[in-house]
Amino acid sequence: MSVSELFDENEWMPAPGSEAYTDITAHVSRDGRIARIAFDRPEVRNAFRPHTVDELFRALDIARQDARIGVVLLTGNGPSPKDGGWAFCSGGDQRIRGRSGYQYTGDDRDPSQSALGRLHILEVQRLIRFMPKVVIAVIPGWAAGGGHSLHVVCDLSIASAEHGRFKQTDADVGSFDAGYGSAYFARQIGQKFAREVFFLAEEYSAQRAYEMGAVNRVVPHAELEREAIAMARTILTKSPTAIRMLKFAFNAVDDGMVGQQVFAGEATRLAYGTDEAVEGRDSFLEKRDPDWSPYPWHY
Ligand code: S0N
Repeated sequence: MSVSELFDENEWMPAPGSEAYTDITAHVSRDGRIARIAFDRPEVRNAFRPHTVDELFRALDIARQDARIGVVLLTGNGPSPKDGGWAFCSGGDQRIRGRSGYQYTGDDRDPSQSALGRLHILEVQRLIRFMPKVVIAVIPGWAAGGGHSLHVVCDLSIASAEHGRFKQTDADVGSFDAGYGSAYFARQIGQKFAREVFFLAEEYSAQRAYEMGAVNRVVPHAELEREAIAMARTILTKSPTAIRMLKFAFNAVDDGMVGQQVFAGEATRLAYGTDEAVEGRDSFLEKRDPDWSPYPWHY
């Protein structure tokens, strides 16, 4: 059985280790260059529990470390077997929210951790933010609460015209993403719209989200994944170094010293490739003074 009605089996093969996942699915395109990672709890609008977040982090990190992969599609499988509803993600599973975060429950319970609440979806947000690949939110239905925040932190968003729905429910349920989910969202669409989305917690169609500047493209539902793959394939025609440096440049202005660190790390990696840096290393290893004479003070 297909993992989702929008899933094209001709495009994908299972990602390494994905057989073990229960709450997500993970696939790699047949040429190995695109990852498709999907929430797989459609009966609860793809809400995440701690175990879901553990799997999501693992799958994203595997994609991050695969040097062939340049683009990650993050989506939600569907429709719901209960009522046919579609979702990208509806945020934290409210049934297992405790006083110190979300609890491990049932078959995913780790006895050593079961009493500890988690809010480690923020670690996933940072992984998406700092991975040197383009992450596209592919939104077939609801993006609500922490699911809304996840689409905000993705580099690009593409939504289903018919079923794409946006709602920031945090303040309805006594919750607040005071980081990327809100403050960075305001950078994206402006303070007035962002405050409206959070303070009123109304429902927005994909078209309205597009008009506010919250999503890049709205496409017919049946075309959603095909269009997302086409976007990914266009990105894959570009220079990986240029895309990486651009992503970190876009981030740096909002990420403070950490943004500078990430951008500077990539600059250092580029510098290592120069003869000048090689001379610095070799002079140390050969116990001699470096000869910088071939390298000009650029102006
Ligand atoms: C998504 C909504 C709007 C969809 O409405 P719709 O289509 O009418 O469907 P429903 O009948 O409501 O739902 C179908 C079934 O799915 C269950 N369900 C839906 N969402 C959840 C959920 N989040 N948790 C548990 N179950 C869920 C419904 O209960 C229903 O089940 P049955 O059939 O058994 O009745 C609508 O469903 C909705 O509003 N959902 C809740 C959205 C929400 O409030 N999410 C939580 C927000 N908070 C977070 O996500 C916290 C995590 C986070 O990212 C964070 C991180 C750091 C700091 C702060 C935060 C933060 O945001 O708090």
